[in-house]
Amino acid sequence: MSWTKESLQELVKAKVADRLFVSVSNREPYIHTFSNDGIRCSVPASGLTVALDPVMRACGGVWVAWGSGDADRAVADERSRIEVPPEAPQYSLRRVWLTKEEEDGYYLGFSNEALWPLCHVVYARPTFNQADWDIYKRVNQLFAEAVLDEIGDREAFIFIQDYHLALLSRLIKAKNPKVITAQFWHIPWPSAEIFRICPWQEEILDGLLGNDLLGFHVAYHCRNFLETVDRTLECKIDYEGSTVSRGGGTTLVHPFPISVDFERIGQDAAGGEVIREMQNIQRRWGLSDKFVGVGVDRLDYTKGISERLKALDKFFAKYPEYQGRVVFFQLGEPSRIHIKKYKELNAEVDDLVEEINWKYQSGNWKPIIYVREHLSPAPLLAFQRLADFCVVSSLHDGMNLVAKEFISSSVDGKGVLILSRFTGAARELTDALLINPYAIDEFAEAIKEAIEMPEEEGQRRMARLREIVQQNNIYCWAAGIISELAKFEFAKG
Ligand code: ADQ
Repeated sequence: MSWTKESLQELVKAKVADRLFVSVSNREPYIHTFSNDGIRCSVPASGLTVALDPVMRACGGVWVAWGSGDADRAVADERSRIEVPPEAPQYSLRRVWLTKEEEDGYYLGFSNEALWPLCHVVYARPTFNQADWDIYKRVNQLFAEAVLDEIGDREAFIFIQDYHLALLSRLIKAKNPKVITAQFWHIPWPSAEIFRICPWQEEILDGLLGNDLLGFHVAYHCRNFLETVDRTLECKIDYEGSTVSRGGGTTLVHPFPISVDFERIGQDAAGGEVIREMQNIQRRWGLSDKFVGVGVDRLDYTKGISERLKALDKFFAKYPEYQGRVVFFQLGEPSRIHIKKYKELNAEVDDLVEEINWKYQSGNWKPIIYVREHLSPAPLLAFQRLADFCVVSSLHDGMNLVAKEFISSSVDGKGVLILSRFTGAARELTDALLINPYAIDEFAEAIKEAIEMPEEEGQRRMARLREIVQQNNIYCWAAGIISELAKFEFAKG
């Protein structure tokens, strides 16, 4: 039996019972923005929201997050709260307000110019800036105050998300020990050798060890974390039980591979809107006699987009018989555009697309069609359904949800997934064509293999991949964490 939204809701009701359930993340689940037709509420396309929204709906708790929409303040009450989902409220969203300086130092600076490159081993040098670190600490304190204000003197389960809030659990527990906290780290944890260059490594590790439960996507990241702690802090580590004990507290470190809502994606992908989009796309780009490839990414230097384009270049050069017969859609959502490395990446991708198209295009045909925008779910699913192959070529990735979304959308069992070995997803999705994205020749061969794969083999591989994602879906992820969390006992008094 696989987990469903309903069975997860039952679990939450049984385990969380009358305790308050608080989730905390940098990104909020509902964003309000001003538009020409007044205030608009949108749901950011993020696996995190999909995972946590049903949990929050089931237990009616509070979600604390940065209020980043320009109309967020206008709709929040005097305690910075709003009931969501707006059409049928089931839980509260408590917004934390950040100044421009705090956004720069905490979000762009320490989170995304220090921790992000530090944890992804892609040879992008992290920037450790004392001022950013000071602001990161201050913002973690702001989040802690908002959480403490929400809890009051109630017993609460607190579920913290990601690398933006590494210090949060300790800060909360210093003021209110009657809480149980879990934190999920959505990006990889590097080896101790890599992590030790962080000037504040002790504080970060100590902050994370404030949690009762600490989750990573895969066992390998858990092991890296334990070894980093072992080399850095005075503590007792039980490798067998995967726990760290320090200063009277114990943290269980456990893998929980995140996933997607397999059933919902499948239903949407089979729906009329997606089918109409597929027809539109096919007509617009003249795809009826073409092999179609797709890449879907936040435009980030960890996703291996340049390597993918170079592999396509190599493929067309080595196998000219495919010129005019293969179209690759690169769908890219701009991200963190105020950071220099991201600006450089955007320019590099533009140049490569332009160069490759110039080299091979003829008549109406271009090898690469680059759509640099945030797409709504229907066109995104339509591209994925049309694709004969999908390329996920991350240089390093905690999990990678695109791979699982592609599999879930393959309702007709068609399509080959080319997947980087350096994603967390590669540990589960072994029926994909696994590649090393740095090895451009081998990568180009995998593109050829995907296109030429006999239909029967493609269907067989996809069927196995679908079974895995259906079983290990997003509700399974959330249920695993909540079940572990509920085993801890609240402090007395
Ligand atoms: P991300 O690095 O953001 O997540 P990923 O898991 O691939 O990476 O999720 C990206 C999401 O954005 C997907 O849901 C995808 O569909 C969506 N997306 C990408 N391009 C888009 C576009 N052009 N338009 C609309 N939507 C688009 C981090 C970690 C990952 C981990 C997740 C969840 O880096 O390793 O899998 O968190 O834990």
